[in-house]
Amino acid sequence: MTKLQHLMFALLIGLVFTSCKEPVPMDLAKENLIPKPVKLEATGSSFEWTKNTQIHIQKGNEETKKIANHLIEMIQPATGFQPKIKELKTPLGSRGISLILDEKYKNLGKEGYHLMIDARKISLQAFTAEGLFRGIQTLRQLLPAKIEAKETQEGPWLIASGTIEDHPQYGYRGAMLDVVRHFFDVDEVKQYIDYLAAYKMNVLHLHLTDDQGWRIEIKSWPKLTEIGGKTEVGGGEGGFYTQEQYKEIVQYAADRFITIVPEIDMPGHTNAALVSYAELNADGKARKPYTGTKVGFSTLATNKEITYQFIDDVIRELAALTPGEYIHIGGDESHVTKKKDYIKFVERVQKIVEAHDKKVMGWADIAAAKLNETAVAQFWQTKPTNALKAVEQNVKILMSPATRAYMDMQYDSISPLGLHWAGYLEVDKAYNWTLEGNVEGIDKEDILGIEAPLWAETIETMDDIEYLIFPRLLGYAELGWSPDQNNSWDEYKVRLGKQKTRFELQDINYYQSKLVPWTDEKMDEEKK
Ligand code: TNX
Repeated sequence: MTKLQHLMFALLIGLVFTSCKEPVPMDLAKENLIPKPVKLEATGSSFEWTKNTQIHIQKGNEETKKIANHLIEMIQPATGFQPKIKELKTPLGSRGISLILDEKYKNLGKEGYHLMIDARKISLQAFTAEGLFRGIQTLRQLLPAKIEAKETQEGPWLIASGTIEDHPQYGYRGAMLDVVRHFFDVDEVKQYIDYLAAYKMNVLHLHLTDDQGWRIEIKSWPKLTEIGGKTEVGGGEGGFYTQEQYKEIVQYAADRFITIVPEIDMPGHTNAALVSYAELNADGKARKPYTGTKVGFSTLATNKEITYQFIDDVIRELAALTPGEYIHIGGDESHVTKKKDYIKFVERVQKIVEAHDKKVMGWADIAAAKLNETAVAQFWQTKPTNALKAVEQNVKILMSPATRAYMDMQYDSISPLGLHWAGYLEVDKAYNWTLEGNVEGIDKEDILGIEAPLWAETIETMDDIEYLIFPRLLGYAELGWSPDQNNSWDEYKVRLGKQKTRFELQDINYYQSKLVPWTDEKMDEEKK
């Protein structure tokens, strides 16, 4: 052999050797996925994501390309890899990672996905791009915890092999953020959206107006934000979103397959509007700004025509900014509105919302009025009287029972943040319930889904938000997604405890509940 032939031979051997490298044995069933997938089968081997791994998509499929880009964005900081996206006619079966849309998975619904991992390839398939997006969240959790690091880490980047078939139990899985009691800016809301997306949630309800502030620009009623936007609890400067900024939030959420449900709370919880426009008050006198935390003292003038012109303008402008089907009209705690006026008011506002081609969502208090069957009543109170009235009207229920799902409740009596009017809410109590078993008379077919509200009387920063939502949020995501037979606190708390390293690498200020066995995930070794 010549020298060159020798070299070629050595190269060939090297190539054969690297491509035949034995896969590291791993057990997919030992991964700590939240929410827990519907079906999982482990095959005992693993796939290694290397700097040469490519992502394959179907030729010309722009939707899938976006998902591929999300995936790249997700793995880039920690791996330092720059995966190429390759468009193929039939990507299925090719080495590397393929993201594929296929009618075949229609039975898994629009959020379902099928994930197949072996030593050579990963194929993620779904009926829609939304399903692929949910699926890449699973991939994120299957990668080693160090994937969450903001700086480049050493590999190997191993993913356990097997098959996952997954789809949600409920189509509505969300959280609420109160941006009124304390204002949170666009970047903070985007961060909150990222947290929801990571656990496959699909709705963000924004509580945009209340006694202490008005947070969304309404061009036909500019004083709402010029005056009403400048206050918040405790006397801070408040703030508001211009319509342009709001669109940016809606788009950011939509890119993550999250729908924004905007709330204009009325006829109570309206002091900020009543400060801004004297004519909205029954006595025609503007109210004083309010920066305390009491509820139930304000009401729009339900018997004045101008009130309905105002609402029509607000809903029209908001509907134009809202791709989702719902507008939330609040309706809670209208203690100073006469009952008969409240009922007339809700029925009229319902017509206004529908005239702008949206459906009504409201706190279950609105079930005192005659609702259309397309409306949704959000159950929150400690007693289900209002929610049951909604069920009688064939109105669907969104489950947010304060005793279980209010993320602003203190964990215990020494929690530095939060309230406790609905009791303390430790991580086990927040998880250990089911949507359909919560209230007698509210059955599975009456329930639209789950939403965990975060009221902001006591919180001012992203750190504060994180302390209250982590780790309870993960439990709500699982209650909405995974079938009930998957839910056992004793098993869940172990999976939750294994999130420690991930939270810490993301600098998440989580509550380290003593009930959770927090454990570091150092290396992949542990999972073999
Ligand atoms: C009750 S829940 C309210 C809110 C408060 C919250 C504090 C609901 C529909 N109304 O105005 O912020 O309690 O937990």
